Amino acid sequence: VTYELFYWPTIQGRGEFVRLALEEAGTPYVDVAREPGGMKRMMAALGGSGRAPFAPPFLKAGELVIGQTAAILLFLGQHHGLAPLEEAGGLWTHQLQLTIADVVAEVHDTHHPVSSALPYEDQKQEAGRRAAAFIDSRIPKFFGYFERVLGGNEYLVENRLTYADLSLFQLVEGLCYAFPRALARLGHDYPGIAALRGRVAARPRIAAYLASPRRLPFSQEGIFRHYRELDRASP
Ligand SMILES: N[C@@H](CCC(=O)N[C@@H](CS)C(=O)NCC(=O)O)C(=O)O
Repeated sequence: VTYELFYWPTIQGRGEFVRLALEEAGTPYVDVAREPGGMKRMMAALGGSGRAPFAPPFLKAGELVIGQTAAILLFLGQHHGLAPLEEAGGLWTHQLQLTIADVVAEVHDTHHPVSSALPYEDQKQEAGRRAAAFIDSRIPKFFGYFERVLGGNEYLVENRLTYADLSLFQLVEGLCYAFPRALARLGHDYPGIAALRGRVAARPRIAAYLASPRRLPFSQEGIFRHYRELDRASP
């Protein structure tokens, strides 16, 4: 089966966590909304009644339609050797992914703390306070957690690559784009996470993907945005 990924065509966003897993799996997929007529198909699927996903990304695998990034990765992990098959290991990987999703939601709120429907310029003041708190207390708490989970190992789960490692890589890439000053001491403060980032980037399929036109650049439209005024050195 050739998977169909439905996600906004011009940004990495949450779809990127799925793209990375599909690329590492080396399985054929179509990034539907980037194809002619694809946006129309995506919007029609979202507007459908009954079992339609709420928002992109969603994945079509034959008859199956899966929404929610972490659920899509749970599925891909099981089918492509990107997570342990046994229950405890599978759920442990899933809970790591949900924790990464929590961070992603907080990153979004650094530039849109009041409403996604309002432009950044209308919530700059709140964004300033939110971003400062995120840098000062949330990054250290989340990164400290993942560093402890790594515990000196090469990968998060059973010391072999899972989709959670691909997602942690993407989280670090995004945060380095959005908050370069805050992340300046990443290697010093979180050597395990920094090493994992390099290890994932060097995997042949990921390296080929990152160098390809399929990898969209970070931008001011995605979840990870760089506003100079929101970035500051970490404490
Ligand atoms: N929890 C969902 C969030 C999905 C989501 O927020 N998608 C964004 C794009 S990254 C969207 O298009 N949201 C539309 C909306 O919330 O109205 C996930 O992790 O997949």
